[in-house]
Amino acid sequence: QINEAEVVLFSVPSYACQRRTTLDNHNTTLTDALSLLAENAELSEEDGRGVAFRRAAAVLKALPAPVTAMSQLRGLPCLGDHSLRVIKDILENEASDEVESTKQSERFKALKVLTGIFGVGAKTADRWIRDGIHNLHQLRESGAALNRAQQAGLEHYDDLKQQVTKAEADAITEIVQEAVISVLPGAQVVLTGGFRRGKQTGHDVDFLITHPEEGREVGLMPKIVFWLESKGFLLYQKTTRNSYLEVKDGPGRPSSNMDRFERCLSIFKLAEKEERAIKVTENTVKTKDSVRDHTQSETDQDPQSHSYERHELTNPPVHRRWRAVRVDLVVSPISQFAFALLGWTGSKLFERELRRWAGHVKAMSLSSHALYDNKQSRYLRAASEEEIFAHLGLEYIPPSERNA
Ligand code: 8DG
Ligand code: MN
Ligand code: MN
Repeated sequence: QINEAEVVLFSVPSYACQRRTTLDNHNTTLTDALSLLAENAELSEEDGRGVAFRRAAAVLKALPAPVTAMSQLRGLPCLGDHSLRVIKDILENEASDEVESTKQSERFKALKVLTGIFGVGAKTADRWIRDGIHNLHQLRESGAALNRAQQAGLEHYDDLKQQVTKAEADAITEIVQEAVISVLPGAQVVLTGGFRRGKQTGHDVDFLITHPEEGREVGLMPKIVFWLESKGFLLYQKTTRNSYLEVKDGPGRPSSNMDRFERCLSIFKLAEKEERAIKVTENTVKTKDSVRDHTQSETDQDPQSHSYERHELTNPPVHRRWRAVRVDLVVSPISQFAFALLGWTGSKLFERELRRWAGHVKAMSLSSHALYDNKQSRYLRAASEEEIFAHLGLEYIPPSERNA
């Protein structure tokens, strides 16, 4: 019998956009398990199930303390039978059989590896798996037709699989800033995505670009791309108009300047930082000196690493001096900037919940371009994220608390 007075009861509002979700997650074991099931559902193109697991994980991310007993979860939103069963298994047995068997399953492993290639989605991966392709080696041998994105993705697979650090994001920010200022003085660059939410690592670096004078951003993306390309910063890029444009009518249709909304999915060639290269040399010198001082240890040294160090002193380092990093660039006219900023800051679930709140609770349509009030039949203008939250009748949630 649990003493009710000693059990911490949690209370959480229904929509993730009503909650303050920091990166400080007290239930990582549970949220990792639910996120894995969400990922598996998404990779199996069962989006409904995927969202259900994402919502359940997001509720646990918002809790102020670790869950220790099922009774604490009473009355919490978004926890369906399936998610509750997984949570119960983990609380009672330290692991969920379903999660463990999913992790081990050949299909899940193959889907993860193949969709881990930039440009490869769940549909393509599924088709390849049905053709007997389960890994990169089999893909390379298969002669499967790859588009330009997938070729680049396969070529830079190891680099792109590695998380981008904040320091690398900052280095790329400097490059993008220089590119933008060079082709359009006065234009502004904002880091969005996970790094704006305060994450220390990410799978890519996201930027939103605008100019304070409406219209000056027209034609900006091709100029930025040309500048970056001419300086050798791009390993791959594909610039597209936002697909939102293709919606010719409907209530979400914004004003005519929509066709200026462009984005560029790219792979940057990021040079190793100068300081880091110098440090490597200093360390090498030190190692060499200490080796000379203690002749005894010279024989203990791995001869190969020793000769490698010696080689590095006289010649340029033999290791590669750059790495590939995924970068997303988006250009927005200033009139839509607040919506674009809110839409590209994430998290993905936070965004989804904002749109669900807008539609279901406020009878409004929210996109990265605009907010439409279905009852008043008009667009609601906003110059800041704060104004958008106010239009939606929500308390303002800063980026660092949108980590749902
Ligand atoms: P990570 O890279 O650190 O792993 O996480 P993230 O920065 O949160 O994820 P992301 O995949 O880079 O996405 C960042 C935001 O961009 C996210 O809120 C969703 C948004 N976003 C896309 N694609 C599109 C799109 O096609 N249209 C719009 N409007 N937003 C998009 O990723
Ligand atoms: Mn990102
Ligand atoms: Mn991105």
